[in-house]
Amino acid sequence: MSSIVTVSTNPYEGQKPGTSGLRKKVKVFMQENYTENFIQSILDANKEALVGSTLVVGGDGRYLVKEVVDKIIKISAGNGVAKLLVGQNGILSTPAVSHIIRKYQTLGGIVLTASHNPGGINNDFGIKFNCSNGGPAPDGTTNDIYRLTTDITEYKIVPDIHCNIDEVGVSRFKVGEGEFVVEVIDSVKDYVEYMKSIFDFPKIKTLLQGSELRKPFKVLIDSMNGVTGPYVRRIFLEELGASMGSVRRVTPLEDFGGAHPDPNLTYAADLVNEVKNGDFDFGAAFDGDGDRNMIIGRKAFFVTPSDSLAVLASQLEHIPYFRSSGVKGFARSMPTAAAVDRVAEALGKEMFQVPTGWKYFGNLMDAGRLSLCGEESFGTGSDHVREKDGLWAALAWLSVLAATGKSVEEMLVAHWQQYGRNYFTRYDYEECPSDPCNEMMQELEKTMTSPGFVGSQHSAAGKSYTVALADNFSYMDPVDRSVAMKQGLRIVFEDGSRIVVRLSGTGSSGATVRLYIDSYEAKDVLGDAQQMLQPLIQVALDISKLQQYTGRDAPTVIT
Ligand code: VG1
Ligand code: CO
Repeated sequence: MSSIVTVSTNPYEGQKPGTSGLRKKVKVFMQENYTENFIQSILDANKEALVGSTLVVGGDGRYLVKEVVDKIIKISAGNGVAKLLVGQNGILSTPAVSHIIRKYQTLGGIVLTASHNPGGINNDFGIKFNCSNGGPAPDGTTNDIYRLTTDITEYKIVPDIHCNIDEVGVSRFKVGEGEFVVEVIDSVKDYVEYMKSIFDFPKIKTLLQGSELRKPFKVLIDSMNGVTGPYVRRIFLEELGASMGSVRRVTPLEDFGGAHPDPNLTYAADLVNEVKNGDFDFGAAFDGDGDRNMIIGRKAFFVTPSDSLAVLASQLEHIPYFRSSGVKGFARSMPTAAAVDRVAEALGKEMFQVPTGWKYFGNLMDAGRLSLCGEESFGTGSDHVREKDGLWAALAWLSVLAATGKSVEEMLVAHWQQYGRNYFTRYDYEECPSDPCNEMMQELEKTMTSPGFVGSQHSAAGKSYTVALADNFSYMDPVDRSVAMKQGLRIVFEDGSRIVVRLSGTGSSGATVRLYIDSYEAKDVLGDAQQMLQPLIQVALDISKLQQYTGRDAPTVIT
């Protein structure tokens, strides 16, 4: 029998979850009791339902995941949790955690990831709590967790539980009078079974392997050394019969091989080049924890996430899941371009615009009002889980391509011809000094809310824009009426063009400024986005004085 030990501790400052969990440098999490404090606070925030409960635990395989799983096991045992479902080797993708919470109806789950942030001892780690609906904890819960971290005095732990998480199986421990169970589960099995029930795998297999009517459709799937590796191997190699040459970087590495596991044109440039120079029909990449996706077509034709969402919204009848569950509404985060809004209107579906962060979609899904949603930051997903889902998005695209027989580029061009095109770009200025960035946001908000700003004209490169609306976006959840304030500065012009500026909530040091630009063209749909948006970008840089405040004359990443 093992006994519970109460350890006294002192609060750490700054354990405030951001857009998606608490993300800090690994060395911050390695400080004495830092991680223990946060785990205890997560459990305390769930106090009412904790005793006798089951939780899911897993992460993206980055440095420190296994050590933290071990801490979660010991602290959960100390706090009356009855059972943990732990991914083998600590591996579970973020969408897989969401699915497992829902499938086994657990109290929630703890996800160990800093998502697209680099890993390794000198980089980032993260901890996120997901609730019983499988979704990231809403603001109310993360505020509770944060408050608890500020006055924590002790945590409870069972130090002599030793559990091997490398092998699938059940371990039982006697703790005090009760029993504590750790079940190590296959990291991919439940998720893969679920995907097979959502999509028509034989149809996708025929697409990839070719038939009398059509030559094989060549794909290149890049896991960026992140958590999706084992999922991609099981789905693409074993289930869909693709060859080894169809996948790359499919072994999760603690430091992602030194790569920045963020599927965009800058950090997934390898994949883009390989598809550009090879004869691939389709390329996809996923981030460290498997919830983001990037989709490209032949010759690396790039699909912006905003367009990806809109195209999928218009083609859901090709996916068996939606044929049986029906299509409810659509949603996007505020900075995401409004392409999907036009599809919603054409199909007569409800359309929602929420703040940045997947947690804001959950209530709408739970209320049966939302089927498909996305963010411009390479996030796409549906109500099959409560997280965005990278592999799901790739399979959704392949289903659509199999059914329509079109190429990726043909799909996009046809879509733009029907609906017009929302040109979109995002500029990221990563890890700038914090103080000047905060000052920039304050000054910009002051400018935007000063009398005369609405109605003022701004010109660059021969184009003029008149301000129609300027605000700091706020959102009231239509289901529980909770309000999220100050979610991004937004300037909308009379022709519908838009500038959005916000500070990232996922970085671990300094400030990352995100500038989002979009504008709609009904007819001129085949232009180059950077060129089309150049005047508006110039206006945005002028109004915000971004270069002056950040000291950067160019962004770190352009999407
Ligand atoms: C970023 C994205 C946001 C996304 C969040 C979590 O947040 O902009 O759309 O939901 O990351 O994604 P921020 O606050 O840095 O802009 V992930 O894949 O990092 O969990
Ligand atoms: Co992620």
